[in-house]
Amino acid sequence: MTVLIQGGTVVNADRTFRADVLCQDGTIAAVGEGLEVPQGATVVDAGGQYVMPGGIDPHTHMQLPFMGTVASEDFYTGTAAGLAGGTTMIIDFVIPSPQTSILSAYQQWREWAEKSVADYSFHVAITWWDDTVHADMGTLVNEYGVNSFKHFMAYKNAIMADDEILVNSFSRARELGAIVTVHAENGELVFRLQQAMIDKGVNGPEGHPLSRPPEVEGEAANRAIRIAEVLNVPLYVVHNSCRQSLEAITRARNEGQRVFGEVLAGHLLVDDSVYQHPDFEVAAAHVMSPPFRSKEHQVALWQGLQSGNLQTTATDHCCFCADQKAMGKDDFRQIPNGTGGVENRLEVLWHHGVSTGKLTMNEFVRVTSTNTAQIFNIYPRKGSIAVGSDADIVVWDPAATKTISAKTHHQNVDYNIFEGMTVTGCASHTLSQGKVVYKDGELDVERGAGRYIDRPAFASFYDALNIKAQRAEPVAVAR
Ligand code: URQ
Ligand code: ZN
Ligand code: ZN
Repeated sequence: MTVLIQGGTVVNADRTFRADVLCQDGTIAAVGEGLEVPQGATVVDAGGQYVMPGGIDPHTHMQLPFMGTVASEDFYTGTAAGLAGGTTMIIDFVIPSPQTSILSAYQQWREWAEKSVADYSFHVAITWWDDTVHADMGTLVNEYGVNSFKHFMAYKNAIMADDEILVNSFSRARELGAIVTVHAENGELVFRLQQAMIDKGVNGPEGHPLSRPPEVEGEAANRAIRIAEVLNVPLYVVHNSCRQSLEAITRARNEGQRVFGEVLAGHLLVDDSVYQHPDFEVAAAHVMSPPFRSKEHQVALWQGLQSGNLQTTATDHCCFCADQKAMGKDDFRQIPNGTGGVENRLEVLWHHGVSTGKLTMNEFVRVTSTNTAQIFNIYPRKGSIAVGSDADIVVWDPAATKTISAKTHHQNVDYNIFEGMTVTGCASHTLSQGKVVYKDGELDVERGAGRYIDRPAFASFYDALNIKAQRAEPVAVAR
């Protein structure tokens, strides 16, 4: 399949320039002005549009078994929805039940993901610990291309990782040259505050944010950061929702610690007023953790992106329909946690980020694609418009306008947290592996075309060079 994207302006994380892009056999074969049209090639007219690396969403949960049900979006519908919004790769999560083999869980998720229509990879969650987990982490890194391990510090009596698990797993990840990631909420405090809400008779969705205040997230973020500091392992904090966790990350980064922060499109744009909605269905549709916060936190999170203290954006796409959310009708603790967004991340960030001047187009590419590719070690295969890179490309029409709605989205869920939002700027074409899979509102995808993407470990390189992660010594200031 040969496709020539003609007349566009290429936007990479580092620069913007006029160029045609030739895609052949799934990769980018040429980038330059006035390229010849090869015999039989498909031509995409990108005049007046931007040609950018396809979005990479580092945080999704397709068909996740969770809280007594299964997320409504599966790997087929979810990756297709992503392509409709310009996201060409997801990094999802293998979440083993405690006391079960993490290798078997990995195999199960690999099976589920075979129906994907776009490329995917997996973080693997460490939800318990013994010698087999220690050994299996090594197998996953050395044989299965896993270089990131997730830890849920929330969800007590389910998948919560206590400090013993964190310390064991962080140490093992360091040995293996992997990065560790955390869902940072203090699960003990959440458990206690949830009970307090129920005891007070607050059992509706409004109890959800009240039982997970920002301080609960700030404590866990800081604790994970300090443990990673002592064990000298790189840390990635997922879905930062508040000023408190951002402050913890900023302090660590200012002191030279290798810490990265992710923010969800939802946390940047949806506030906690949703939990006051009189209709249970609307309030419950927004129950996710950490919860949506007050507007002051959104200001801080945008500043975090602008300052570079937050490096990636994601969606935590984990969908549950109204009938599933109703499991918590009488007790908010039973409402399956999760919301969608994989289709809308790029367009809402463009409209509220680039068009408002908060982010340059290059920063937009950095936080929607390139930083994720670099942090998880798949750059420049992913995250760049360059010869040799995968031809995962979004052709972006800055003048196109759309109104987001569950009535028209491709996501397999009956609610959209951006419902009614009108955005200017969206994907006109998406290419996956050099094939036009989305064009002017129509998907043309192939079930199973998505590939599992190996992500190599890191520290083997540094160890080989015997480089210890040095932090700058405090500079003596002349009095
Ligand atoms: O915690 C997560 O990231 C998963 C279980 C999705 N649900 C959520 O509320 N964020
Ligand atoms: Zn989480
Ligand atoms: Zn998640």
